[in-house]
Amino acid sequence: MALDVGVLGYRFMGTAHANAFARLPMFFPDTPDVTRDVLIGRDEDALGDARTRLGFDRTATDWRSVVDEVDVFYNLGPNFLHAEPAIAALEAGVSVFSEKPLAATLDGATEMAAAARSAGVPTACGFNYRFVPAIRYARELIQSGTLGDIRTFRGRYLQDWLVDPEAPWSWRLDAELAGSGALGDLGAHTVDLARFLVGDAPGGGRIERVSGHLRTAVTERPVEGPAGETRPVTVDDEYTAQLAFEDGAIGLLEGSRIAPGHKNDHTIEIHGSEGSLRFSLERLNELEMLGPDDRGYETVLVTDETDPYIDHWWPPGHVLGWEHTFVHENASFLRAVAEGDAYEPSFADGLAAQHVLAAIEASDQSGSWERVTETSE
Ligand code: SOE
Repeated sequence: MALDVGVLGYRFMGTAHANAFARLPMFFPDTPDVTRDVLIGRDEDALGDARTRLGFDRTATDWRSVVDEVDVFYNLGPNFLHAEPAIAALEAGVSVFSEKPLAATLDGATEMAAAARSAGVPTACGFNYRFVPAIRYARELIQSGTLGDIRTFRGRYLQDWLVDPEAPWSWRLDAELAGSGALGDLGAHTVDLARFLVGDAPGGGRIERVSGHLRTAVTERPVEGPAGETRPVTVDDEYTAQLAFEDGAIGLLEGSRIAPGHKNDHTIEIHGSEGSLRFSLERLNELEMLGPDDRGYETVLVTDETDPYIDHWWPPGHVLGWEHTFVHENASFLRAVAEGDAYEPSFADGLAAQHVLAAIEASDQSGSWERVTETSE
C-alpha cells in the first residue's frame, strides 16, 4: 500500500520528517511506501527550493486546496496553525500528524482531539523522544518492576538560543502564535515523557496536581529587518513545575531557552524504591542505572541487544542520533495508518499533556497548586 503524504511546513521539522520518509524504505521496509506528494507553505520561492531539496512532487500555498487530497496530512507549522487545518483534514477522513504542543491553546487541543475521535482515523502528536531506544528500554525496565515503586520523576529541558537579548523575535516568542514559550515548546516533551515512563507504573499514575512558575527574562527583542525595531516577548523564557502523581510519586520539571551552555539538554532522572535511572538526550545511546545494591550508576549502552530498533540499523555500537527518533516515529505511525490501527502518542496524548501545561500556567497565575481536572477527553 502506498500513502500519499501532504506536509505543511518545510523548515526544521519539515526536513526532519522528510529525512525520515527517505530513510524508511531502506531501513524499515515493512513500512508502507510513502509518496511525498505535496509540500505546503506560503512563500513560493522558499517552498519551491524546499520541494526540490526534500523530494516532493508538487507544492501548494493554501492548505485548504489539498488537505483532502492526501492519505496523511502532516501539520508541522507554527502552533497557532495546528488546529484549523488538522480539523479540516480529519473531517475529510484524513489521518493527521501534528507537531507538539498539540495546539496553541487548550481549547484548540480539545477541538482537535474531539475531531480525531469523530473521524476514527489514527492521529499522532510529535512526541519523538518516546522513540529514543534508551527511553523505550527505560519504560520496559520500569514496567517490569526493576525500579520498584516510582517515587520521583525529575525532568529538565534546557536550551540557550535566547540567552542573547539581541536574538531576534520570532513567532515562538508570541503568546497568540505559540501559546507559551519554554513551557509548551520544551515542557510538552518532558510532560509527555513523565506520562510515558511513569504514567502507568507502580507509584506513578496520572498527573493529578501541579504548581508552576513561569518567567520572561527578556521582554523585547529586535525584529529581523529594519534596524532598531523591536517586538514584545509575551511568552515565558523559563519555567519550573512540581507535579503530584495520583499514586504518590512526585515530579520536578524545569525548562529554559536562556540557559547558557545548554544546547539541547533534555535530562530525565527517575527514582524508585529499588533503584534509579538517568538519561540525557545529549548522550542518547546510553542509559544510566542504579540497582538496589547501591553500587553506583552503571552505564548501559543501548546500541546492543537491548536496543528495540537494533535489527533495523547498524551492528551493535554503531550509534544512533536525534534524526533516528523521527524515523522510528514515522515507521510506527505510518504502519498504524495503513492498517487502521491505534497509534500512540495520539491527539489524546497531546491533549492530556496540554491539560498539564495549562494547569502549570494557571498555577503561575493563581500562586496556588492547581488540579489537572481532565485527561485525554
Ligand atoms: C526548539 O526549541 C526545538 O526545536 C523544539 O521545538 C523541539 O520540539 C525540540 O525537540 C528541539 O528544540
